[in-house]
Amino acid sequence: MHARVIDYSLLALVLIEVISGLASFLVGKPEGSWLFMLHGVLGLAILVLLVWKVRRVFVRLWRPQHWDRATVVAALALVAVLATVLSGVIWTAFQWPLGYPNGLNWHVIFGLLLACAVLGHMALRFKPLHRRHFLGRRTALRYAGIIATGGLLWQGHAQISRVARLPGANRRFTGSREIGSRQGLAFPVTMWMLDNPQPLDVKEWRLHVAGAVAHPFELSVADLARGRIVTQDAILDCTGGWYTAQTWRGLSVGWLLQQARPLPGARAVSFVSVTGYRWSVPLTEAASLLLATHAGDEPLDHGHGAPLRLVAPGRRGFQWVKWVTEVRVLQQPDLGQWIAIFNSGL
Ligand code: HEM
Ligand SMILES: Nc1nc2c(c(=O)[nH]1)N[C@H]1C(S)=C(S)[C@@H](COP(=O)(O)O)O[C@H]1N2
Ligand SMILES: [Mo]
Repeated sequence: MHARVIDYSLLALVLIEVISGLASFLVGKPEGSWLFMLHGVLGLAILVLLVWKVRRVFVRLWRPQHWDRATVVAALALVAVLATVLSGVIWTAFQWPLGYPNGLNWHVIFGLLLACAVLGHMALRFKPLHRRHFLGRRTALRYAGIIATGGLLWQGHAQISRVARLPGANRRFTGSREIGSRQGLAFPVTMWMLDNPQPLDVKEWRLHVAGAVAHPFELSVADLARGRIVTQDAILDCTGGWYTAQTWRGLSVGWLLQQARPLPGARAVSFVSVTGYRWSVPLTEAASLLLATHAGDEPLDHGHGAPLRLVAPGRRGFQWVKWVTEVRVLQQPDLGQWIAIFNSGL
């Protein structure tokens, strides 16, 4: 393949990987597992292209007399791509290292650094791509071969993990490993960014049900027990690489909405934390959710969102808003939530 085609293919694959990786944070249902598979296959296909690329630039990297300013960024991009692919493979095989940052956290950090390094490298070494560089039947064939090799590597990795009983063989399709399922509050306390509120004063605390409703109202902690209490099995799956299966118990959001009577045109329901952190789901889905007070038979503690935290089955952990103080019915989608989840702790 023409050198230029390899370079642009690497750029395209890295961008697809960063986008599919970040998009995977929104996938919590098994129907979406193909996205993780695609991410793995294309990520491993990058290794094939890298063999060509490194063969070509090896001489230049090896001889300091050939270096220029752009070489530093180029070398950084090479280190970052190897670190990203390796950390991905190591996490999916060994689920290592644990703690914070764990292998998946490192993978995401390397991936974001890689995106910056590749864009910088491209700006410094830009050369245009022309039709004549990639015309021809063989380019299409080689592409098919590269993706197929990525697929074989991915399959091989999965088989070896299974046969050797590596810890990663038991991971969920999201890449997460299981922690403390059905053992009360034995699962980790996790924040998406910087939220860290004081424990809420249960005497002062109120849940406000508001927005586009005919009958806004509020509940105190004592009122909670008079609402419709429901239980639900659901998996809390954090994008930080762990999950826990629990039987959650708490207040039915469907019941709250029945009491509040959404106005015509109501489309979504936003769950707002005392910190300003918030997330919204479509109205019909909201009616099936619950605001939990308990995991198993244990009352939630402050870290896990007491007195009320959202349980949103099939959605990733960052959407399970903790310390909820407001249920707000919306007539428009809430784009501001994408900012609120990042700046709420400041
Ligand atoms: C920066 C954003 C990224 C995020 C959020 C992300 C996320 C993930 C996740 C969740 C997994 C685990 C999937 C599973 O268990 O099957 C994974 C694995 C992997 N990722 Fe990424 N990733 C990112 C960037 C990248 C990039 C840029 C590359 C390639 C250069 C890459 C290559 C891989 C590979 C090779 C695996 C292992 C697949 C396997 O061996 O089964 N990732 N990534
Ligand atoms: N208000 C608020 N709710 C939040 C978060 C946060 O930072 N602030 N973190 C989310 C993330 S990333 C996860 S994985 C779960 C973790 O819940 P846990 O601490 O009970 O395990 O809460 C979610 N709810
Ligand atoms: Mo999370």
